[in-house]
Amino acid sequence: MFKEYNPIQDKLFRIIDDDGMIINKEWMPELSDEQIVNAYKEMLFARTADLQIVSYQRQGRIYTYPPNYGQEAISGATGAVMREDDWLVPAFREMGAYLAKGATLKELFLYFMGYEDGSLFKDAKNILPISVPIASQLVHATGIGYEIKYNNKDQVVFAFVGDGGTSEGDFHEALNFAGTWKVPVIFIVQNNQYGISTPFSVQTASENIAIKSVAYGIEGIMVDGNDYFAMYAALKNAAKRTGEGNGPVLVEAVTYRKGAHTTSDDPTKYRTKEEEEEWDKKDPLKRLKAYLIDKKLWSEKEEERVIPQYKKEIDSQFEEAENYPESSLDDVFQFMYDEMPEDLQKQKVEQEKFLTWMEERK
Ligand SMILES: Cc1ncc(C[n+]2csc(CCOP(=O)(O)OP(=O)(O)O)c2C)c(N)n1
Repeated sequence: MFKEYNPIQDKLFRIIDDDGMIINKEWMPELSDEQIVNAYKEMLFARTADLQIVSYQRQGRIYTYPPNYGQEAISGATGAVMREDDWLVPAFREMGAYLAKGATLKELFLYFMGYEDGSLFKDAKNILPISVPIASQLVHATGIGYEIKYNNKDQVVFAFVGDGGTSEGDFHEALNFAGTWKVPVIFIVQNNQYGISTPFSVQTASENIAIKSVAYGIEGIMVDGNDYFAMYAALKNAAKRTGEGNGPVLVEAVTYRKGAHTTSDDPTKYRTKEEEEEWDKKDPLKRLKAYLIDKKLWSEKEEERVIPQYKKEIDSQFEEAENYPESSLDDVFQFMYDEMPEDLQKQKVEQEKFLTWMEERK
């Protein structure tokens, strides 16, 4: 696969076209009908949750949130390929992968409500917390990969970053070390065409992101990130390859962020309606759904049946998060130092005075 889709040739690995028809039978993964339907349902659940979270944010019930809208096939395929002992090292836009690892929506809600407990992912095995400092998580991923190799374990690390993140020094450090030490890490770059308002055309002079693998002496592949089957096949192959000691793999997942960068952003300021419409044709759910409907494995009726169930489940987990016990103000101050330094003590007093003043104004 990696020879055939050498990123130097700027060739995109696809299995289905924009209408859900198979165009690359040779690489079609061996998945049962049930597995494919489940994959679609998981993506649909993630999309429903994602749209609902934006709506909660607009109602003032949750803080800033980075929508996953349009990128669901990447997390969905990662979730399906990852094994229980494998590691997930997230950025912040891979909801389907967190859920597949065992994180709950409630925990995600808590995270975006500002609770520390939202980073615990209590029942999920081998997952790091969400990482907002761009690309910093890749260095951790390489470190975990080094430990796996050192202790001869049968594990693979799936590490996420965006196209903007590839311009960070941490990206270089992580891939350079990973290549040198041949650690079992798959670096998944979600190239959603924008780093906030910075378009891919000015992010890098490289023809694509996968090509950067050549300089690190590792395998790389550019995949249609809106094609569930292509993502699944590429990740499955990458996991096998890297798990057998052949070094890390760089998977560029070419996609489009259909939503805003976060709920604080307005993409109409920097991209056109025409561009959005072009990418709508490549929507990952639309394509997998067309495939399933063609095979008589799914229907509009079935979709209409499950969406209200999903919404109910999402609302119920959201309400649980809303009823989570409030953190005390002391928490803001007490966890940084063993003994609180003087300036923090002063700030604490000021804050208490401020809150008393607010209370009196009511
Ligand atoms: C080190 C660092 N610099 C800047 C920021 C502010 N910031 C948050 S998201 C973002 C853009 C990230 O773009 P990309 O890596 O393409 O990921 P995407 O948001 O598109 O998923 C920036 C610059 C940050 N969080 N961390």
